[in-house]
Amino acid sequence: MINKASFLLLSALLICCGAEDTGVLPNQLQMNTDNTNISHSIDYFNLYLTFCFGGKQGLEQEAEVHCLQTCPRYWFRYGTRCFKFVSEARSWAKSESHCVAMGGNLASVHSIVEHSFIQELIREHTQGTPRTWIGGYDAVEEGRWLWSDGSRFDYTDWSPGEPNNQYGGEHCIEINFGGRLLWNDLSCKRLLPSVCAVLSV
Ligand SMILES: [Ca+2]
Ligand SMILES: [Ca+2]
Repeated sequence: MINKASFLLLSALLICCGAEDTGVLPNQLQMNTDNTNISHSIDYFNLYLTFCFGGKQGLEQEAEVHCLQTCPRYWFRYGTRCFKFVSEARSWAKSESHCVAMGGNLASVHSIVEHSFIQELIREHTQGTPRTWIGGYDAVEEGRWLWSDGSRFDYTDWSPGEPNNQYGGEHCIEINFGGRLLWNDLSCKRLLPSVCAVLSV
């Protein structure tokens, strides 16, 4: 007998990704079907469905293309990239190296919707809002912010008063800082969890 959760998941395949035609399920949805915690599955389902359609502000015209792209297992897609929360606390440089070893970089952020996606990803994994590394740095030249993946630095969401390069030694960007959970420049030596991103295929 099919229950409500199964129905929703099945509907996701038919409506969101046309999976009945390809026979290929997005990996993140496959993970959902393995999850025996139904309420958590629904959370992942809602997360997936939202992001499948390009975020809460909607990019429906691109949804079908994105839905046919896939991510490695335990990575979550937004747009043309797949994101993974890494819970182990490392320095920024070691976090970046860990991402590179998996074929990506620390995540760059280019819109408020991407920012919200990454925060939701962290929240889903931790049930909280831990301070977390992303891929921004100004270690090469003070005040000239770059992304480790080489993309354009075209969006910021700094916490009030940041970046302040405190004590002249803050050159890496963390998110979930302060009461508003925004960005802060921090010493790259600090040990934090991180978010990696790779291009989806
Ligand atoms: Ca700095
Ligand atoms: Ca700072």
